[in-house]
Amino acid sequence: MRIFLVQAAAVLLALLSASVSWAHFGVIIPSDDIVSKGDDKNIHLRLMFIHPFEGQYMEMARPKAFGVMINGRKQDLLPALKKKTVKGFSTWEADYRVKSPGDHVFYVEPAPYWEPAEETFIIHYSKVVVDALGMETGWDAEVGLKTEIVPLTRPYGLWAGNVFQGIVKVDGRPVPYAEVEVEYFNEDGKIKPPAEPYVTQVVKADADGVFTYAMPAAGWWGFAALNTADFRLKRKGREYPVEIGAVIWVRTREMR
Ligand SMILES: [Cu+2]
Repeated sequence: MRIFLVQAAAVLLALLSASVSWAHFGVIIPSDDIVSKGDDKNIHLRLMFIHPFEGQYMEMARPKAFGVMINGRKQDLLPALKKKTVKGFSTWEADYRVKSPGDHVFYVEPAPYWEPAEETFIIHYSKVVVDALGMETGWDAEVGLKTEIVPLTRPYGLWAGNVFQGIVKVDGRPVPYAEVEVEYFNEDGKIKPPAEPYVTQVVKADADGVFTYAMPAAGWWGFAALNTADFRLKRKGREYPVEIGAVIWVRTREMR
């Protein structure tokens, strides 16, 4: 009887969650994506694990790695992280002061997130590029994350309507026909989806792992390429699969 009840509850939960989008995104969003000479040199970064379109938060434990890569050199920024609770969930923040010109690739490797509904762990390796002081070099450099989107489109200075193109890589190698989820950071909830499929856009990479998406509005756009890791993680004595996501955030502006 008890087993039956547990099964019935599981089925009910699955039915209820069928209407909920499961597109979680690792988020790393800076206060500015282009730091010009006259601008404030301080960048405020927000790190979250959310459903960007719907504004639903999830718990984000202290990340395993957080840093910035400038001109091929990495700097650990983990000590700068501060916890901030939003809607009852942990998010993280950091301030970074721009000192040198060149593209700043900020990246985060979160701690594995346990997703009970899917019986899987999730790790979204996320990054964002901030251009600084007029030296537009380094945006296409690979950080060397387990999985990573390597931009083919310069990921800043983009208009709404521009396409974004990138290569999906796992262990440094392109992933043919990788699935990429795309979401708009609908921060104030202004955009209402006419139907469920509008929340998360889905594109697939081609045979060379290259994907393309045209961003229809101004704001921040997240691209998450999802794959299954070649390793498993333990929980309470059992091993579970790990979903690894390569995420990149890019900003578009209205042309006027
Ligand atoms: Cu979620």
